Amino acid sequence: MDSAALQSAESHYFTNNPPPKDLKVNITLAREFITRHADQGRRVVLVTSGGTIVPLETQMVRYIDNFSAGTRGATSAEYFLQNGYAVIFLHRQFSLLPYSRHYSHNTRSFLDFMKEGDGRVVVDEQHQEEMMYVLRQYMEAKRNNTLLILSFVTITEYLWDLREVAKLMRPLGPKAIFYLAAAVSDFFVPQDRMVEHKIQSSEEFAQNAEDSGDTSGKLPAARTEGRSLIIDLEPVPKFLKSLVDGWAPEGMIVSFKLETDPSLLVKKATHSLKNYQHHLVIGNLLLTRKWEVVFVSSIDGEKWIRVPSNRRTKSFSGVESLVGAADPTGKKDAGEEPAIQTHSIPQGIPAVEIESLIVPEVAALHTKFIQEMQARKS
Ligand code: 9Z3
Repeated sequence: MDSAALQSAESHYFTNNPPPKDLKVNITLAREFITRHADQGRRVVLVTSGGTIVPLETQMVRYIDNFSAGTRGATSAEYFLQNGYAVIFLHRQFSLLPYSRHYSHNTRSFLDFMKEGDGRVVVDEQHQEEMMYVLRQYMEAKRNNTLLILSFVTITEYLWDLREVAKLMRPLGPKAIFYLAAAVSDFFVPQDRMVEHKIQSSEEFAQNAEDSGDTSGKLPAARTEGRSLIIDLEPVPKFLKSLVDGWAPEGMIVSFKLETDPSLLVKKATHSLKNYQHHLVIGNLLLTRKWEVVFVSSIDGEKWIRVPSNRRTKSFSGVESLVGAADPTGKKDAGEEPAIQTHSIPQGIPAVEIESLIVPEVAALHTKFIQEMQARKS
């Protein structure tokens, strides 16, 4: 798509799909946050996280969603903070949050970490140390005002927030990173083809296309035909190009590529980098994403990051035999510490979160990126 066509797709999208109600509040908060950190010369990262939903009705009862829990985004946000960044955490409402993620969305309730002592609620002995560590980091981020949390629900809300926050980040120049970990819908129902009311399942109550809301004479994208529900989605314009060329021309842009077929991962990540001309694609497979990722960048080429086998979290329904399957060079054990041959993590050795390996690598590439940009200017 050439740049005129892209601009026209962008303006069509944002004209026809209205902004979220909280956009103004988000802009005000983001502007204040960015200005403060820009003045202090700090690096700022926008981390996007969680899935985006696609509503089928304006008064939304039904929607299409995806699997993302927001682990990648929430965990990465913590490591960016640890690496000295200010973080704008743009996440799907109710997905995982930095710090509190340790005690939410678990099989165990957070109440299981508590007990009663002397008529007061206290954290039980077993969890004191870990919770103290998490709490201290959380408090530090709050005290230093280095974490801004914003949320979206639908694909359109996400795109409005991304565009507006990206534009606000322009004064940061190369000190801005966009770390796009959210699992973004590829297909959606445009506002002008969305029915107002709940789609009826019974033929008796089925609405005619004409009286099902303002679809401007167009066939509603989601409708019943006989006893079937037909959902006719349209592609979401590829806004990564708009981000790279228009919204954030000076920032470092890191996108994620998710695949399920190992034979496609590196090809698709490489293709994405070539197509959008941004700075880094981090490829991951659904079933190994917590144990390995591949960096594809113009600076460093292709580089795998892996958690050593004895340090891999097992609390995820991945498939360990697939580790290395997407690596065409087959060097699946390269860079690993000598592995302790065990199927579970030995007592006392904590699992390594892959984000603790990803984020410092990204930060190092960012340092190179900033130096290059400064050299070009001088
Ligand atoms: C990712 O690939 C993320 O790593 C995951 C993280 C969504 C797999 P969880 O939230 O999962 O920890 O459960 N995100 C990007 C996926 C995406 O939508 N990428 C777009 C694409 O592949 C482009 S930016 O086309």
